[in-house]
Amino acid sequence: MPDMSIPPVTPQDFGAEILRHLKHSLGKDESHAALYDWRMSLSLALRDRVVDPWFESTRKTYEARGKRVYYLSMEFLIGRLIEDVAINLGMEEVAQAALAELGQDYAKIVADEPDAALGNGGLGRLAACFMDSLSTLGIPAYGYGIRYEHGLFEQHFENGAQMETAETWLAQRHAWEFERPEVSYPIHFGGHVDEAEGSPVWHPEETVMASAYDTPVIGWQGRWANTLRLWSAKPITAFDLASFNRGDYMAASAPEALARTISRVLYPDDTTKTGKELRLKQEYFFTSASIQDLLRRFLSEGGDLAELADHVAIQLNDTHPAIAGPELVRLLMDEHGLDVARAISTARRCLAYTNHTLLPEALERWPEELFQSILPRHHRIIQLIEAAHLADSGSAVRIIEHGEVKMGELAFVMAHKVNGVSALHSDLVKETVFADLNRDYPGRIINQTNGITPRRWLYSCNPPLRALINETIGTAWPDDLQQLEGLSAHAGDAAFLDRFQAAKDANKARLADWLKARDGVVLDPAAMFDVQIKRIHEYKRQLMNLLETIALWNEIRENPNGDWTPRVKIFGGKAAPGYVVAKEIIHLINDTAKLINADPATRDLLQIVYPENYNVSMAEILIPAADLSEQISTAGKEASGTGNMKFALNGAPTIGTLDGANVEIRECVGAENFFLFGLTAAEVTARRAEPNYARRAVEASPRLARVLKQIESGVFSPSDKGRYSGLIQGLLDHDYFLVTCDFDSYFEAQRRVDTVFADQAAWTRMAALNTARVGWFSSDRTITGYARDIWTASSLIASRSSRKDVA
Ligand code: F58
Repeated sequence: MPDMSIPPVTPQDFGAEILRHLKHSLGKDESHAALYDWRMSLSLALRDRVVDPWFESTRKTYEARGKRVYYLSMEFLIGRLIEDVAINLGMEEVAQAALAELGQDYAKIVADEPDAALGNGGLGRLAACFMDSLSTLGIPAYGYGIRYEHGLFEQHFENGAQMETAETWLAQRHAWEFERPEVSYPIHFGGHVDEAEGSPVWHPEETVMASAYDTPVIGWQGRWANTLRLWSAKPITAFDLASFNRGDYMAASAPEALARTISRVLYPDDTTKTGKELRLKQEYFFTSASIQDLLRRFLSEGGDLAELADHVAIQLNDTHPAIAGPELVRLLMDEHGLDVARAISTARRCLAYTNHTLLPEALERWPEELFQSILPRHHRIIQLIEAAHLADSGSAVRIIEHGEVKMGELAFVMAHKVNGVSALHSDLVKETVFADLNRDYPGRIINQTNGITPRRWLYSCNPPLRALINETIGTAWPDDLQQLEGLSAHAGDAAFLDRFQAAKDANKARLADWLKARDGVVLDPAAMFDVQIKRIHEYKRQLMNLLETIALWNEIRENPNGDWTPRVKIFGGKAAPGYVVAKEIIHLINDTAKLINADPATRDLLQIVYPENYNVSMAEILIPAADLSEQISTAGKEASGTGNMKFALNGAPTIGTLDGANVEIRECVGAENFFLFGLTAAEVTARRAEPNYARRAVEASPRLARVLKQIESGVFSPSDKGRYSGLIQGLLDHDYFLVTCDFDSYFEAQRRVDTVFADQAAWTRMAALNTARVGWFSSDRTITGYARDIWTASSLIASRSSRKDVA
């Protein structure tokens, strides 16, 4: 149903809007316009059409005087926006036709847009999917984050090793944002706290300004638009004229350089703890600006602070914004005169915290000394929060302990709800990291299984499958994804399955063309595309995938006339620059690819492909083209996964462990449509307690022992034979992620995959049932759960069923 708020437009009229921007916004004549000019003009013409629904949503929000959701996240991994906006506005065809009439290629323009890569991986991409769903559902919401000047680094391979260079998405103008120089807040750091008339006063040493940039986020069919507000750091005084006049140009721009450092670069480091001080400043910078901004909005509407929690729900995306608790308490006490108990209880009723990891190294802790030197007032407030928590709950869990400020505990204590991101993960959160706090605050921990937006991750990225679904079950599924279940009835229909397979083949051909054009790599589209794309991490076990690849290579060589299923193993992902082992794994994948891809005996049966610089846009090409989805983490380590959902939705069955949301995906698609292997989370824990478990596993598996020996002896690194001896010894000595123990089970599961894949009809049926049965993993369902169980926030647009009545 087209929405009333978007006036229909013809290609001719839209073309005129594009030309108007070309002339008046870009100052270019058609005859001289470059690709960039066309892209900007198209983006601005689309953005124009978002503005009215955006204003309308804001007007309704003010009128309703209801609750606003504030989603605080260090990361929003957005990707490109042209296609996203065009699709949500129902203007994809109009835009294509308008540009065609102007002699321009829409696809080429779309592909010219740089990815907004303001995130590392799943956590950041989840935030972007949530923004899409909040708008689609018509829940008044703001996303708050940092407008990093440089997004996630660009990855290049030099002789197979990862190299990083700075990403420069803002080198060109960013079409989608509105700068708000009038919206800015001072953010203070350092100094000391003293008492004045019995009240503590913070005398900061350093102040920067947080300045707002707004991007409207339009929902499905343009029915609603929320705001993503990103903060950029600016100096309080732009320029030191006295220094300049003395000829000291460096000193003159020092204040600006210092301030800008804070929003300069996204932290790529998800393991080591470097740049601690700057990271803490970034966290406080965007959190304080966001809390000041939401309080200003609330008070400007005449709100009474006693009712703050009826109007404000603040969701903390991991512990990165956990300073929100003490910051809100500080503002309520120091600026608005609430007593400590009321300030804490008011803040807690507003705040909730999402946990995304059980890995101890990823749960933030700050050295107390550092924390106190940067945030002296907050240090005191945390002591007050801790005292209240210990007294009120009888808990023995401290927030500040052994000279560290523990942000997980802080976030937990200051939240009225804490959630994990899959059923298994939430159980483990209760049993492990927060076992004591769970006992002290029963019922506080709940689950909200992650989801993905079907607009980007099916409708937009998979046009052939979109068309088939529309023809088969109608067009109401993009905001009601469980309708996909209607496809199940066609799983026995050979004509439907042929078309399903044809859609997959078209996507595989698109990937092959793209890779050929980009990297000169030639793929066999008839081979199975077996894909593992995600951050490179030991627990995600890209290494196990590679070991299996080498074992398969050995066996093909030994039996070249065997009944082998041709495969292309596709890897994609970046390693944190300081994560040495992850970088070794990347190097080994590339070294192995070089040798295996050149082997004439196996070349037609096995190929390894690792395109550099994996990002959201690459995922949009790889996922629809995948035959098999690799979700092979050590059970108990992947909090949820969201890539797993994207693959299943696009008709790629999973080979995977019982980890994260794999468990729930398997329940939905049926055990017979999922290739399960490996130890369970409980078995992993038990196995780790056994002596020498890795060496014993290797001794029991001649196949694995042989592969490890090959790598260790330099078969894949002939110019530097010892290159991987440390990696392999590490596996034998302390294989914490149980690559060795799960290897045989994984190898065997891959052979089951081969067998089913060889039966084309059986495979396609399995793929189609995956698509049909994963509608529950829409982020619309996830956000509906948060709104119901955590935020008590409502939609301000008519529900889907009542909209139908209207139609
Ligand atoms: C991911 N975490 C989880 N962290 O690993 C994944 O299972 C889950 O599906 C996803 O969150 C969404 O819930 C994740 O992506 C990061 O990238 C952090 C970035 C900042 C430093 C610590 C890791």
